[in-house]
Amino acid sequence: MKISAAEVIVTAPGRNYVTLKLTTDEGVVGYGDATLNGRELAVEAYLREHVLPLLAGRDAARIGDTWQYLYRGAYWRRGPVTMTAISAVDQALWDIKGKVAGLPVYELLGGRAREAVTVYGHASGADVDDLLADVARHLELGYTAVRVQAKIPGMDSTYGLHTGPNIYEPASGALPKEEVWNTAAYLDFIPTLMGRVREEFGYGFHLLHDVHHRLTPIEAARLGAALEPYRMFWIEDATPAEDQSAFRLIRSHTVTPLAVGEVFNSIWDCRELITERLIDYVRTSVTHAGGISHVRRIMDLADLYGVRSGSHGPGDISPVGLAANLHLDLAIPNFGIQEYMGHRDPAAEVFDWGYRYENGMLWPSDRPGLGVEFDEEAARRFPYDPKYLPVARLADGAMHDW
Ligand code: GCO
Ligand code: MG
Repeated sequence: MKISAAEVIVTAPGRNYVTLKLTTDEGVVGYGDATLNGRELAVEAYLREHVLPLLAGRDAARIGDTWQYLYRGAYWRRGPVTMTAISAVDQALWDIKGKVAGLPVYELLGGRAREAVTVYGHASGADVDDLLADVARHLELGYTAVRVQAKIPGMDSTYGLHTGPNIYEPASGALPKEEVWNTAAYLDFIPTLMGRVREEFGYGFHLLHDVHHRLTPIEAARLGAALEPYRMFWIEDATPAEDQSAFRLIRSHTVTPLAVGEVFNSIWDCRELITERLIDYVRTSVTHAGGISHVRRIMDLADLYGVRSGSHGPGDISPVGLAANLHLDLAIPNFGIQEYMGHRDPAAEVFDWGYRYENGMLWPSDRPGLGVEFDEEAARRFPYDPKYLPVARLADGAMHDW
């Protein structure tokens, strides 16, 4: 069966999503997520101009060979744009393979290793009381793992707060919003915040926190040590993720578990982190790190070293990408946890995602392939809506990591 048509569709039902559609000469359609927040059209153009012309006539069954062709064949390797594009092709080909076999993709990956996928939800608040109410709401909804972010006293804006009904969306505006960052205020507040959460709700659920790349290694080490009494499930992205050796320093000072990887796009970004056991969870997502095929390789390497998965799953990954991640989560032995924050309205007018949330878990659909339907006519009603992620500066005006 050959690939006979390929198309990229950019649509913004609630936020921007980039979707690849591949069709075979026998009329089987596969979808892949190619959404890269704030850089959507770069991936769209890379696919349209440099990838789709190479796909016509290729055997749709040869997922691995097509992956290698796109990766090695570009000569210029890796990078978020290229790897997100390859990822979309990989997902669409797995979708086709599942539909041809009449099986959900997780069956092709070895079958269920667990009944469903444990997820963590996002609690946030404009102050401590507001946050505590949101944690309570998550626990009532059945979440067994909750990420906690709250507005830092003395700072005008803080990463990770819900701005609208329940779903955090950092991209906004025709130009990047500028935020001012204050490390001292942050480091003073976070241990107090986690203490309040444990005091109020106890230790019977997993508590997570995203530092979002803001600290130096020694600051991150100090935060990890200060949080030890609160038995965090993890602290995420404690330092900018490209410096793998930074984690050696953090690790030598704290037993708070460490997670990193949402900005990684290949196995080379996390090789030392895994093989030197510098982290506990690798958070690469199927959408941004070369698809199911490549993330499976990362997870296999991680399994050898006792590192588990904790895949990125914010609102800026489309339902197709999240579904692809869920199939992998269900099948791998070293699954840890999956991030989940739902999809903004009116995404359901365009995507029928099939998976469902129940009791702190996501249950992937058992439809053939990835199990996500895409309504192209509805997609056309929501044209691309340019948005940027914010940037961060220190009080003296110097650029910082957002
Ligand atoms: C997370 C992430 C997101 C990112 C967003 C950027 O842990 O979910 O840090 O909130 O900021 O995906 O596009
Ligand atoms: Mg994060």
